[in-house]
Amino acid sequence: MAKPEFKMFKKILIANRGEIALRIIRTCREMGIKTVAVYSTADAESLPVRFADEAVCIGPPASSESYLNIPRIIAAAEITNSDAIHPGYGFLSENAKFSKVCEENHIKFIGASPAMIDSMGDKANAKATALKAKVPVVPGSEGLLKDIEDAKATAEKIKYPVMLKATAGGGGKGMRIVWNAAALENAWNSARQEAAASFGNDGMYMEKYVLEPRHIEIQVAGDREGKACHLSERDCSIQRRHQKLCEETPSPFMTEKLRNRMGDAAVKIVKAIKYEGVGTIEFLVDKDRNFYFMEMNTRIQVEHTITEEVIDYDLIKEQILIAAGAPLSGKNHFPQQHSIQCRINAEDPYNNFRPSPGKITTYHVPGGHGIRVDTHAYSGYVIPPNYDSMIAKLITVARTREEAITKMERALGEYVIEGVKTTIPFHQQLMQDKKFRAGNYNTKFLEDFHLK
Ligand code: MV4
Repeated sequence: MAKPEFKMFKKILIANRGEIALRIIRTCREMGIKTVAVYSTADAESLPVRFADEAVCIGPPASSESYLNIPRIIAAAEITNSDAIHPGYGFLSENAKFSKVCEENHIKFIGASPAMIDSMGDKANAKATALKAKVPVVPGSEGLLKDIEDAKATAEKIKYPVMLKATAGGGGKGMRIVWNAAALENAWNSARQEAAASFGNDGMYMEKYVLEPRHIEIQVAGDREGKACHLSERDCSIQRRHQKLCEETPSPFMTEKLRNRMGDAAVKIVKAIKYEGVGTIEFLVDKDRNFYFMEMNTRIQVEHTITEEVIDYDLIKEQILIAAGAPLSGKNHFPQQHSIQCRINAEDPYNNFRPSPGKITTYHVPGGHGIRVDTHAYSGYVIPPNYDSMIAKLITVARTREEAITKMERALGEYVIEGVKTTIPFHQQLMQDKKFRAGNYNTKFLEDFHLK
């Protein structure tokens, strides 16, 4: 076989902000690729703007007029002669139209193709794709429900409790648990209304409700030659209102056998859809270690860091290489250490996690062996109220889970952030929690976790 040739990008525009923009700039610098930061007026003083080779202001603070404004971002790419765009996470990272406009303008989108984004963005369709690839899915409707009668019949067949899910959903929107037949019609009507209002698509499907599941996801990668691999799992069960707060790898619930089965299932999907890039296959795992495909993310995720730490692999570099046409070896990767990430948000954990934007007056970052801090914050930095409230990711890596937790407690104690409220006290209590320390948690864990 001929040695695959590929041409590396000369300049990448980063269509994002905050820590992930900085994260991408760092890898680009190591790869000898020039960078362009785009920014809203709220981010004029931000580190990505200072550290990128070039910076272009694309509009006012509102995301709709800056980080979500496709024409302005494309214009910035054109005037700077950028040959690729990295979208980071959130914003336009899973926007099929943006991927398409990049393609039309001959700018490489470092992410999924428009068809892939559409196909995986429709959850009922993604589920059908998984089923076709012989990957287990939660029993339920075959595709979309036609009407309330169809919903009733499906629920009787699979038995209550069931879950109604919006096909355009994710993140819990347009989703209802239905415990019995009497509650079905109201749930059906309200879920459809919510889905129509949120996504402009009221398509619904139904699943058997899985009690107290764990959320375990598999990191995957595929190249244009059809080679694919997995990079093991991340346990993301510590969530509050569908917002992840703490992630770890390996999952304390994982066994070697389960990892191989879930990894093989994830790779089957990547191969079936000829996926090109890095992605994540999300699974629900029940108490008996049955696992079910839930959704696929076609972007780099916030929690990619912990996989990098235990596998010694730069996932942003891999994304760039794959986008440029470099081949993968096709071999799977397994955790060599244990890593935990705590999301440090400017939120008040004692007040319902209410956002706490404003000026950081004092700032001291933890350090030392096994500590990684991905952040765009600095002393004097003003956290704008316009975007999500994550200001840092505190990551520890150690040989064992116990050591990674001990290190996290030490690092949380060293982290000084004054001027705004943060989630640090929440994480300190989480690290002390008996059930957490025993690895005994699932997606319901935070429902009965209360700050002292
Ligand atoms: C489920 C489920 C139980 N059974 N599906 C939540 C977000 C969406 N992506 C899917 N979700 C769930 N789907 C069945 N059939 C429980 C959840 C769920 C959940 C999943 C992952 C992480 C946190 C969660 C919190 C509540 C509910």
